[in-house]
Amino acid sequence: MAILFQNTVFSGVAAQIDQCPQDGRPEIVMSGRSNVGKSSLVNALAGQRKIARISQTPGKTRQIVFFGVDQALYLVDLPGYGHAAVSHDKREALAQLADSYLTSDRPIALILLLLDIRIDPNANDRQMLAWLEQSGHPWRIVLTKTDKLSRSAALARQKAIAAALDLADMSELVLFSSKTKVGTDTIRALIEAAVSR
Ligand SMILES: Nc1nc2c(ncn2[C@@H]2O[C@H](COP(=O)(O)OP(=O)(O)OP(=O)(O)O)[C@@H](O)[C@H]2O)c(=O)[nH]1
Ligand SMILES: [Mg+2]
Repeated sequence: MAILFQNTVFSGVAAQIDQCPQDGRPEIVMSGRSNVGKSSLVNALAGQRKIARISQTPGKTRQIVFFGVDQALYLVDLPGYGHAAVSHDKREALAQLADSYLTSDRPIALILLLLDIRIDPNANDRQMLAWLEQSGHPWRIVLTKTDKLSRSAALARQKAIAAALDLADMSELVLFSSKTKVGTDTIRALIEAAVSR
């Protein structure tokens, strides 16, 4: 099935797991630290500037947000982990919401783990990756904000992050920028393959 990404619509939010859509469409999940660029990736995939809300303030996305694409799948914008600007209790609640989503029996087709290309993965990122590796879900790492580096510096960081995470194949880490849109078509192709499986 060809997914054209020409018709992306806001489909609703879930503050609790039982508020997620019930129609069984495959879900493509954006996960990663707060402020890494999850909502910006949704906008790039949708080809719309602000269907998903982004902000200078970490902790913008405080619920699970669903976007329907071509009536074939959902892009799922998860709350980010580790918001420094969010109270401890709220941070715990958001982490629990994301965890309950990931460990429930949602029809997850692909999980994208976003990492800022300039920042070394932290304990939360490593924990997420370890979970992904044993989850049985297809996953990919997306390195965001590559526009902040030169091409050669970006490639060096791609290699360094792959090594730091013990990933043998550094081409598994997709270079992306919501500013230049580099990597968008690669990620769309990954999504299309994931929902066609
Ligand atoms: N230069 C540049 N800035 C980016 C890129 N992606 C995101 N940003 C900026 O980073 C900030 C955070 O982006 P968001 O998309 O809101 O990040 P998020 O992961 O959804 O954050 P939470 O909702 O808090 O978890 C915003 O100021 C964006 O404009 C990128 O590829 N390049
Ligand atoms: Mg967000």
